[in-house]
Amino acid sequence: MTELQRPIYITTPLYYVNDELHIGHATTTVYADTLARFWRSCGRPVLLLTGSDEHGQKIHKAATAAGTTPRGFADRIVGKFNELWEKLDVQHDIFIRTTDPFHEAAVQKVFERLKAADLLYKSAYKALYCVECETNYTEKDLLDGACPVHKTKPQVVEEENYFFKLSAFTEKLQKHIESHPDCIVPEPRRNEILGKLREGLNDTSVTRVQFDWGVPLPWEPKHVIWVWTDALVNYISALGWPDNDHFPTDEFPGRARHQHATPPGNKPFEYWWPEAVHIVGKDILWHHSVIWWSELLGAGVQPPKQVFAHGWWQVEGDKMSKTLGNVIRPGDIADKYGRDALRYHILREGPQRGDSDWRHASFVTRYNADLANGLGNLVNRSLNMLNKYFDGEVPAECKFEHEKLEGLRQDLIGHVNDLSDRLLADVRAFDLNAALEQIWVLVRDSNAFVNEAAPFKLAKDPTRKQDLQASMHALCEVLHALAYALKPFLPDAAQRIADQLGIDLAERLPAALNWGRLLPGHKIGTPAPLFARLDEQANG
Ligand code: ME8
Repeated sequence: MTELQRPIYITTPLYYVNDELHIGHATTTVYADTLARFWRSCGRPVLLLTGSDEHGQKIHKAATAAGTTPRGFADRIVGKFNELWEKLDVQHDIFIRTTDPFHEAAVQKVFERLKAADLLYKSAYKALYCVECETNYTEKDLLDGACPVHKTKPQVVEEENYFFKLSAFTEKLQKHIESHPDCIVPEPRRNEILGKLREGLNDTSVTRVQFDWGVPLPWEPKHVIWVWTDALVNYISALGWPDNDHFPTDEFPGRARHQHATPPGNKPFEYWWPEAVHIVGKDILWHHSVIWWSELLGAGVQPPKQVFAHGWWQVEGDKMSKTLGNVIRPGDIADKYGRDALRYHILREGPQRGDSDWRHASFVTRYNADLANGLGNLVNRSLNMLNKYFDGEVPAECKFEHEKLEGLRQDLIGHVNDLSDRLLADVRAFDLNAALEQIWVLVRDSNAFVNEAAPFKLAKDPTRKQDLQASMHALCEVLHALAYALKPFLPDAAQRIADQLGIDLAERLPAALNWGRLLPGHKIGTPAPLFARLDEQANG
């Protein structure tokens, strides 16, 4: 099977329902949605999953504080998740909730398998637990006695609980990671996990008794299963594991956006799982590699193909926190500037590799430079000139008489014809910023081409008719390529360019992204500005 025929299953984390989503959550989801859209536009079978993590102490605490039940609380917040994904046009195929009964049943099955494999034992438990992370720490992990992520003092927990023999997996995981170089990307994150594995793994408590908002252990229901070993199972329970039942639409009424044809052989788990890719933030890479893969191996399931862990946003140089009042709400940004502007900033300035700083000034600068003056201006002036000089009809391709301009035209042709290969390489490497930079080199070169060829001057000179035709044909081809190239990244802008150019974006990449796709005489639609320039102060 070629790469484009192999089904790919892309997941976001299941976000906790203790609070509304912020720019960090939107970032992970936009990365995942962009990858999914890219592969879909290549005709590759894609399944995109997101959802909500609803069990555990953190949710219980938030619900109690709000004077409601965890379930009622979760329903309300899940409604808000869905509103946000709707607003940002995130095209997930499945929205799973960890309170879905089929999910709870799958978690219990995993635990039965772990028990059968002799990987669980009961022991007294004294640990330091950070409720915000829903994770145990040792004294050594803490920074000045506080959780390294949340900087809060962990709870001291003393109970008799079930332990999972995580220590049995140190070598297995080392071998797995060493023999699958791309299973954790980018490379520094993989080294981080290998480094921790060299210290050896400790067994970990995976049930709780002083607390009941969770999945009960099947053979001893006073124990509820640790929220992480519960939530992670979603990635396979959503596929109908272990029996391939309930996939996908029956159990996701109103929550499956795309009606998926049942995969060949009616085996969704076998179909989607081999190329499962988890997109997560660096804070939960440990859970998504070490904990999850051990849990899977213990239950007799192969680990997913890949985990991509991105960095974190800060805001104007500070940690983003409610206390500091600097939380960036993605819905507000989308309302004010448009969802493509939000996506663009996330994809260009976001923490795909290291950490990033959300700065309003750079948001405004990038918006004006790249979207309004760069892309918007190119599209608008090209189409207006086409209306003016060719009555809105794409002229036949011809060469420039002017040698230097013909050289520039050849450069544009080369760039357009190489673009799909370059985008594929960047998307494979999870470098969406680099992919957009490839597109923006074309935008900038094309604007420079307009300035150099100056069709508005050529139009005044009857001896330069051929050069005018060559320049306008070239610009139409560039816009055609840009609409296709931008489709996964800025879907609204791509659609608007396509509408204005009079095309429908129905063809697939990589074939659609080539020079010479427009027929002479093709009639364009009505030009309209794509992005209004922001006049606000960069710090406004
Ligand atoms: O961890 N910058 O859920 P969660 C970038 N329920 N990304 C950020 C961020 C920031 N400042 N803050 C959060 C959980 N994120 C579990 C997951 S999966 C089976 C269970 C993003 O609501 C990032 O993706 O705390 C991080 O991994 C995720 O939000 C954590 O979301």
